[in-house]
Amino acid sequence: MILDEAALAVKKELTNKRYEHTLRVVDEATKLAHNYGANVDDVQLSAMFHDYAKDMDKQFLRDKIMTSDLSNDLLNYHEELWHGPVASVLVEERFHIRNKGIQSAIKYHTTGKQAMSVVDEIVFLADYIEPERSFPAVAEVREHAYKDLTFACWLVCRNNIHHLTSKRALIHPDTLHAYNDLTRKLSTKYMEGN
Ligand code: DGI
Ligand code: FE
Ligand code: FE
Repeated sequence: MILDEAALAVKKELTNKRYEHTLRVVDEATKLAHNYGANVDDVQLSAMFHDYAKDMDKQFLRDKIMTSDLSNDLLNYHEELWHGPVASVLVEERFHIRNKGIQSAIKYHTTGKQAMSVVDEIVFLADYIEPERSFPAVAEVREHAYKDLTFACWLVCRNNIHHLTSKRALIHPDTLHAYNDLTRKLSTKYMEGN
């Protein structure tokens, strides 16, 4: 699927505000892809579809989780966590995008996961740092975004977990797996002296 077609399909499903956010994420993710030598086509398509299911009816999302191969355990967590996994299923059903790399980046863009690929990490990070985001600690993440992808993603995980614990919210296991995995990667990196 080419990016222009994808943009049209996505625009139909989203509010204007959410669509504009999506375009900023595509833009940021494209720059990150060039910076880190990632597959630009995969990154762009993943970023374009990352919030495809964000404005869909909660009952529809719930039904999709129950009737697809997605883990029903997702239903024990906040509704905010449903749109990525559902979008990863819908892109295959509706647009025949059957690409593990793209589907993974869409599926895990909110939580992250253990052993993220570069495409996963870029979409995860771009969603957090797109220019209109004003999270309290976003400046620090932006400072590192183009220098150290692992560390920048680690900062996103740390900030997310900090935010969630401060609200006494449940933390999805994938959010914790992402944090732990990146923490291990960073400690290995420092041991090697780079
Ligand atoms: O869809 P966006 O608004 O662009 O951004 P997103 O998909 O990254 O985030 C959706 C929300 O999910 C955001 O407010 C943070 C929240 N979130 C991330 N990880 C977890 C979480 N919420 C809970 N309850 N648990 C998590 O592990
Ligand atoms: Fe999202
Ligand atoms: Fe988003």
